[in-house]
Amino acid sequence: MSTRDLPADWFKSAVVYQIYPRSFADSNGDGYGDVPGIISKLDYLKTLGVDVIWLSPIYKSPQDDNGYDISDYQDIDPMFGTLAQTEQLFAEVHARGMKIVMDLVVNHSSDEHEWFVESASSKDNPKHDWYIWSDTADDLYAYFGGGAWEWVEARQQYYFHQFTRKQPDLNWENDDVRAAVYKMMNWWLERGVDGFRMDVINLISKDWSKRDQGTWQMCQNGPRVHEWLQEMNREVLRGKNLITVGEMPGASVELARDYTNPERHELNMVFTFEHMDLDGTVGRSKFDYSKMHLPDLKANLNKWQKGLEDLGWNSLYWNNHDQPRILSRWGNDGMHRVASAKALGTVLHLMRGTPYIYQGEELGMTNAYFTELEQYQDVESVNWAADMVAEGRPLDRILDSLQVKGRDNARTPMLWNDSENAGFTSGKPWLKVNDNYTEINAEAALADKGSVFWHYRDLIELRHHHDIVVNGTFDLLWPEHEHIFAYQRKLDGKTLTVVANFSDHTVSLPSNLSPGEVVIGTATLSGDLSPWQSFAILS
Ligand code: ISL
Repeated sequence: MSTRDLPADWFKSAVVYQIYPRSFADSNGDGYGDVPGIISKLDYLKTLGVDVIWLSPIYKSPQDDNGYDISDYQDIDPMFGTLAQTEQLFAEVHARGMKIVMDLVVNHSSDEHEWFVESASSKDNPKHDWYIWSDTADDLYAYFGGGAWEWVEARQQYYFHQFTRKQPDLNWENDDVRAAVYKMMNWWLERGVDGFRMDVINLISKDWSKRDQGTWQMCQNGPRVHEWLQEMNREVLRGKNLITVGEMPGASVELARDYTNPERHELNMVFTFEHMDLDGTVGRSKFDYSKMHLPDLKANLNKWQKGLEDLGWNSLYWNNHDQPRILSRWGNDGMHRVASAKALGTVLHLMRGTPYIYQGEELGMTNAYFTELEQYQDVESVNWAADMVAEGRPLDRILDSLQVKGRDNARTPMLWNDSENAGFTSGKPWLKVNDNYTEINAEAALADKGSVFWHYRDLIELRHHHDIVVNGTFDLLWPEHEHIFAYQRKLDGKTLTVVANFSDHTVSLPSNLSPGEVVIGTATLSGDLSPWQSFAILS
């Protein structure tokens, strides 16, 4: 079924599954996941019950930032397969009644994209203005280390990049750039794509009057971003009932309301970051982490739930390819691994918004706990570690930060079974397979009705079958409680009460709960909750 035939707000009752292709399933033994590998696992995703699959980038790329540096938007990198195989993937996804979302990375391209090669070749070539060029470089910084300006001999000028030097920012002020992006998006839609996840899309409009405040202030939510999203909507998205999500670091509730207000015709939903930043340290690198305080997490999620209750829509996520594994982060990846995975899943999936599951989350996968710097591959981690070594920070402290916050924690290969390399590849995996694969893997999870996998399947079913999960109001219970995360949803005289003990200890319920139908978990109406116990009651 095409998305055109669906109700306009179908994305509200959908659950999205994110695949990080290089780590999902390798069909040819080269150690990297690929498109045929994904095809071979679609029945697994169907069993899980997800509606939409989002693919992290598989386009042609030098892989400086694992594909978020694209050198050809309309071709597939050979490490992942071919365009024909990708079209087959779309068909196979659709044949199973699921939808497919592609990653759209257009704040920047690769420096090896022909647009950039041409732009860099001379000051008077036809694409001379497709990137951001300057005769001088100031001290603006790049997010993955170093400065934001890079010298090009042929032009005798610098180009601007927010991310690595191999990710030059496109000049969205140029009409031809925007037209080329829209044309490319339409080309993918013609091939059957059902929507886009838009990488750092709120960083495309730069406000040069703010350059004294730094790269971040200058680029986030800039003056023309709404205008351009509306233009993109007119040129590409409108009337097709697609699913669109904008990744938006720095978006406030107020801005998110604008980005997702249906009457403004921009996007369906945003990915916000505030809750993910609660274990950081203000003004410092994310690697200088702190402890997350549960009342702060609840207060933040409550603010977003309330702020978008009457207007707009949000995404719900604990994990993606940029975040450490939630179990190791805010759960317990040791003796309470399964219970804490279920508790985290329960509170997330029963909130208002579209839930995203990142590959392996449904198995309760854990952080990698690499013990050597050389095991890390991610450009952000590698660059940060090099800076810290240069500053003289002790190695054990650097490794500790990477173990807790490094992006490679999410990127270790998917655990399929207990055979060598967890069934991910018959070759040498590009990133070390987590040692706990004999215990944690999809085959074992499918065979165990008490597994995290089946719990996630039940949560997805609840969203599909209960309108209250999709459209109910949201009210936090016991906001100041240090250990219990609980809330109520209400719709049409019904109440869904969701309760979870976010601690390794037994905790008493602050007050009695009303009986009702226990729709997930094992309920306790009064008395004690066991460590990481979670449930929902419909009354
Ligand atoms: O991972 C982060 C740094 O710790 C995030 O701040 C990340 O840079 C931000 O979420 C933007 O992410 C997206 O764009 C990046 C890419 O590296 C990420 O993988 C992608 O999700 C540049 O394309």
